[in-house]
Amino acid sequence: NEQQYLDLAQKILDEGTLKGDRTGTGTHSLFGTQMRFNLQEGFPLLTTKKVFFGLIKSELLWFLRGDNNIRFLLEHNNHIWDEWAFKNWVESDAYDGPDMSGFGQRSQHDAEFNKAYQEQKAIFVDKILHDDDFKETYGYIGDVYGKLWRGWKTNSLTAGEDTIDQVNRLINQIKTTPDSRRLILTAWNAETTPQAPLPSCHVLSQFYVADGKLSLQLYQRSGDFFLGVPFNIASYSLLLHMVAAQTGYEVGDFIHTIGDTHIYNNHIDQINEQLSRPMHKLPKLWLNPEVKSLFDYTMDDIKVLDYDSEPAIKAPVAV
Ligand code: THF
Repeated sequence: NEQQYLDLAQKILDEGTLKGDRTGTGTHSLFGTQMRFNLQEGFPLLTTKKVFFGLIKSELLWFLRGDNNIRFLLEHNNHIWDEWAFKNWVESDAYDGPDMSGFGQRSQHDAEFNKAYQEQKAIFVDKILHDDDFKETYGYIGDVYGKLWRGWKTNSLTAGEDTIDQVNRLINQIKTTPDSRRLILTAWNAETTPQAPLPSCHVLSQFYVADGKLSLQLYQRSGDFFLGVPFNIASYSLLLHMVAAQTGYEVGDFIHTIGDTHIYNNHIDQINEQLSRPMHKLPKLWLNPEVKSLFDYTMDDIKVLDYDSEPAIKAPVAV
């Protein structure tokens, strides 16, 4: 299972095209890749580096709340979405601190700038946490994930509801029409998503039931293979386990299909370090069997058991 991740990493290094990108960092890139994880063989939280499962849980619970405001993440000490809300703030007319344009790149190459950036980000995080008006104005990351999953805005022609709860509908569909080929969760609204600070990377999920097992295939338009993808594999595998538990199926396969599959040039040493390490046995996932709805899970209801990994490897995030 994990071997597929390592093999694909090696393939990107060997065969990937050198390609520029929005962030100016540069990547090795392959287009159209696929990994398949049989969840019966263990929970695919990579063991060749430590992956922080707490961050994965709080991010998924945030999506499932239909939330797209980063306050909930900050309350869980999760900072993986800070940069995107921060970008809205420093580009707004109300921001009157030091110039933060191009902060993603500059913070990596200019130590003095980085100090000012870290200061401004700390102030921003504190205000999102403690100032309700500020949080309402600057805490949102746009029409992506949670918002689209639970509260897709209908147009005026659609009778009845103002919003569609795709996740609730999906659970009902899996229960009533498991053979359906329309078990779809989409996170791309052609009208609104392109305006988000970071338009959804996980564009489409399809569920599938056969032989008493529930499977899930994700189409991801863009995958940061070293930092993001290990999170994404665990996150969607966790979602699959939770949906399976709530619909009465065993878990089948998580199939991860990625469009632009890239390794940033400033992650090469880190991925090579990871490739040199031994794999450990994959952990097991435990979900509290008392939880009766997909929307009622809390942090304590979800655990990985026997997670034995190599140490974490630090790497800069491209913004
Ligand atoms: N931006 C980039 N450049 N890559 C991404 O994968 C990505 N995401 C989300 C939004 N923007 C992105 C956020 N997901 C980390 C992990 C997942 C992220 C963002 C960042 C990260 O830095 N992980 C560190 C630990 C971080 C910590 O301890 O706070 C790690 O070592 O794994 C695509 O989903």
